[in-house]
Amino acid sequence: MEKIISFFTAITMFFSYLFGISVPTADNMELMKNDRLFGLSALVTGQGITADEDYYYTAGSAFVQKAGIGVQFLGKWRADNFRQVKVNLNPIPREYEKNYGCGHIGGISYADGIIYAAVEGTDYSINFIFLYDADDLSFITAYNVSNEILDDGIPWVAIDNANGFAYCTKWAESDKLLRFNLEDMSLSGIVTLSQPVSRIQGGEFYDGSLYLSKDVPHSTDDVIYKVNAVTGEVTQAFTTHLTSSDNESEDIAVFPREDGSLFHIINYDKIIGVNVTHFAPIEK
Ligand SMILES: [Ca+2]
Ligand SMILES: [Ca+2]
Repeated sequence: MEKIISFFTAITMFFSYLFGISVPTADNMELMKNDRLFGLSALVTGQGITADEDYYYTAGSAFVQKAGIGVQFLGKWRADNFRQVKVNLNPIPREYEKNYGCGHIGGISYADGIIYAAVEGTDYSINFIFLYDADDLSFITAYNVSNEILDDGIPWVAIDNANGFAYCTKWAESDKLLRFNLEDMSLSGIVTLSQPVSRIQGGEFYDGSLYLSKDVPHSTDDVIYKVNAVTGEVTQAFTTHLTSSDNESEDIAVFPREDGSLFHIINYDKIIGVNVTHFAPIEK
């Protein structure tokens, strides 16, 4: 009997997920829209997101178990209806796969017509920031970044375009925020955070602040931090509540839309698909 009940619970969860009965929520945020993506669309979206006036840009990956290889994707979507306008099915040039084992794109960030993407080598000892043309998603160039602190890969990158910097943290717990010069990705400095952070999936600059998306492990309550990248002060901006323990928060885009939404957060269900959830701050 228990098996039958759990079977029907699973079926109900599947259909409620499919038909939008349950969607992610967030404290002090109004849910404006939830875009749900399946199949190839989900694969193109599962890891990274950023935005400009007219579009969202996403990164995703798939692992082909039998072949033992990972496949990476970049996507471009209309901001008003989340329809796909472009996809790059082979964003990592062959030489970077062959020479460095680059097989993972993490968090991404947009500035001045360029998509910046965090790309890891196989053994996490070599890390890159790849640049792509936001117009057609074509590869421009790659910068090798210091692995002095990034000894477990490069999970994300966020661009402070006004001041000409790129930022990231390592994946494991650390109180070090790394700052790179945008023109050549040389290390500009290391900012000590007021509290250590871990499992940061992605970030974005907005209005002078750095917003970071953290996956809290084994929890459906994930966290968005607000960071002062000059002083290193970290505060908790808000908490998101995901629909299932199989879901994991990924990258964030912060961009004001006409409907009032500002925070656009990916969460990835390892079984079914991807939510891109659009939240508007509730004025107090
Ligand atoms: Ca981002
Ligand atoms: Ca979580």
